[in-house]
Amino acid sequence: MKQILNFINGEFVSTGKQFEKRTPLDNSIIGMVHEAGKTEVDAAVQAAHDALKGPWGKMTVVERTDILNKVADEITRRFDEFLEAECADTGKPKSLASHIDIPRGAANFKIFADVIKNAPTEFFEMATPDGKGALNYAIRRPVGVVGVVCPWNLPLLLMTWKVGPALACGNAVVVKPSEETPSTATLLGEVMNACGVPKGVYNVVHGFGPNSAGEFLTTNQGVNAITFTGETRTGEIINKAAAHGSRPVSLEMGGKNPGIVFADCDMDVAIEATIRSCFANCGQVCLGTERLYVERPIFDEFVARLKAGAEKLKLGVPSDPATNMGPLVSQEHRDKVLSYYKKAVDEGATVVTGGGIPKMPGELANGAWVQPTIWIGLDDSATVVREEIFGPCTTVMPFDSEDEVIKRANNTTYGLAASVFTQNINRAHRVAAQMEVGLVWVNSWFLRDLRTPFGGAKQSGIGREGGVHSLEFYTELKNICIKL
Ligand code: NAD
Ligand code: 6OD
Repeated sequence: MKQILNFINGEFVSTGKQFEKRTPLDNSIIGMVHEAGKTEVDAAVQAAHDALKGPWGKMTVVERTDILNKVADEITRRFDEFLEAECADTGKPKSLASHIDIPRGAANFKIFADVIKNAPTEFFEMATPDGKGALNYAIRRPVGVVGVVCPWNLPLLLMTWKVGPALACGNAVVVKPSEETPSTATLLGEVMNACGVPKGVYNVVHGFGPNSAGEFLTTNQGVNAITFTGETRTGEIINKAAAHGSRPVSLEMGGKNPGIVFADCDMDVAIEATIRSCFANCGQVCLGTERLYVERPIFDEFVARLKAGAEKLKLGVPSDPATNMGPLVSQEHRDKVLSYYKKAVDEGATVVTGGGIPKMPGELANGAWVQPTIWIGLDDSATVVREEIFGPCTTVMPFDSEDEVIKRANNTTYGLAASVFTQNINRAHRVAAQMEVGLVWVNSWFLRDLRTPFGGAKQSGIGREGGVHSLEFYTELKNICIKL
């Protein structure tokens, strides 16, 4: 049986307490994960501090970023191992992970190596009463040891999205992957060693949240900053933990993202993007669309075409190139998603397609499969229109005017993303500017330039990462004033 170990101070560390890792494909056990206790978490934080005092802390930006470029190349060289591990942990199709998760896992190291090398800081020349003047300039220094707490939906991508910039800025990290997806973070430990990343710079501790590695890490006062991706409720707990010791946090949290489809859209474009935004990764993308507002004249046609697209999705094993939808991440998550499927019907939804568990052959019948699902006949007060489900499902609702749809789309405590479909350029700008979210796509979805700000408004997040915005979180800016 595969043993999934912690990675502390450059070494793989077993513990006396293990938990099962089951694949959601058929619920079979694929590994035993060694849970880190407080002792291991404390050791990882200490190793990270030691690394900052060692060679890592003394490297030039060029030396450091050369190593990170090697890390990216090594992930690419071991692409198939990362792909296997990610697909086994999550059940996601290889066609998706080979296109999104693993290449982005590598790109996150390269892009932030470039960002830090090219980021200027400020300079101000100042007049003084004696006429001699003073010069002010800012320099960036690492914040120190960064705790990185990760979710399970895009495990390598979302972990390296934090670790890439953190290391590029000269920090050391202790990563707590989701208990559901421990494998690729562990594999990355091998890559770090192979590429000459000094011991203690990258550490991984496995376990759960409360009273386990997550809590031990976020409450450890040796952790200088915490970056988190996951549910809003968890983010609030982490925010409280970070308040003790006044440590900075970056929180990327849940969403209930609207898609707005105007009658003047290019229907082919809107349908293609919406099928992805509702069903990609089995609906387990924080940016996914779980509420669709479609202008009344095209409502019936849109629903019919969305239904046809959903019914064409092929559920299957990751290795089948025809597969474009896997299972949900776990039985537990499926129970949650199915409870929303039931609630939608209880509250009066018409099920356009899906709504239950698909028939899967052989052992796959034990997996966490669920049907892609579309509802109509609900209004904005329905539970499935208000709460984040994180499954392959969406409610489609008609609207009659631009003002009305903007109000309805913004009527939520979340504020992560929105997508707008229209061919009217003025309307595109007007509506996008009024969305109370961190990201708006017009006529597309999940088109990512890693230099752009990423993060959520309202209860979807605190802070922005991406490009130079990541530097704001992973470095301390220090002003130096020289009196001439
Ligand atoms: P989660 O909040 O349940 O878990 C995330 C991580 O936090 C896990 O590693 C978990 O073990 C840890 N954790 C849980 N309780 C903790 C505690 N008390 N202290 C410290 N750590 C704790 O989220 P999830 O179910 O893994 O991921 C799905 C959620 O993540 C969805 O809500 C989704 O919208 C959100 N998400 C947001 C973004 C974004 O960029 N905004 C991206 C991906 C996922
Ligand atoms: O693309 C990214 O950088 C990113 N953070 C995506 C988040 C997806 C959420 O599930």
